[in-house]
Amino acid sequence: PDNTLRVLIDMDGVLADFEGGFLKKYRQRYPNEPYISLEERRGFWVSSQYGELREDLCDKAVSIWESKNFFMDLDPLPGSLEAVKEMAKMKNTDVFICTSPIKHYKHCPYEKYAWVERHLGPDFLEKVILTRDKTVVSGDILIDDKPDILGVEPNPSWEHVLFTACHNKHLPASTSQKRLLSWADDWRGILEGK
Ligand code: BVP
Repeated sequence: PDNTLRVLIDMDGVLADFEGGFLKKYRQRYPNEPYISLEERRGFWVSSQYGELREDLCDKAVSIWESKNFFMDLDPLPGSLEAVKEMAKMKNTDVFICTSPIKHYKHCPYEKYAWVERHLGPDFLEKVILTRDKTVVSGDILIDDKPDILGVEPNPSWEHVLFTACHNKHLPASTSQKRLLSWADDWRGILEGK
């Protein structure tokens, strides 16, 4: 019997600070436009909330993450690199980074690989899964900040652990869904519970 636990870890909002990187570059590029502070963020889609603020701000938001070096320049979230490196060294544990690239493919897929190589080392390139549909990827646990992870497979093999982010921290505590509040939270306990 294979007792190896397979953990899938999302990148944006879990390993890399997408929200912080977005807000910094948006304010630099559009200093005279309104913005949404991280405290005021609601809903997974940054573009939707900016579009609700003012119609034209949706395209302005999109222009930020479609720009060269947006994904490359994202800072690692606190404790994320240490946690993933430690997890990957654990016995009976396989770790994969499972991330959805944007459809504007000029920079994003390249920069996601380059980010992993820079921050986690070239051996981790073996562990990168780029997919727009995480439900077809098999695993025991998926650690992801997106509340609803849907795709063609109605019954994914993984259990979704919701990683807390500015946009999801106000959502009511679900009885079924586990949460990881940050990388300082007890991720080892969640793995042991599987
Ligand atoms: O590549 C990221 C950014 C992009 O969606 C992907 C989410 O990947 P996962 O975290 O699910 O792996 N993205 C796109 C938009 C709007 C597009 Br229009 C957005 O508002 N937020 C966002 O993260």
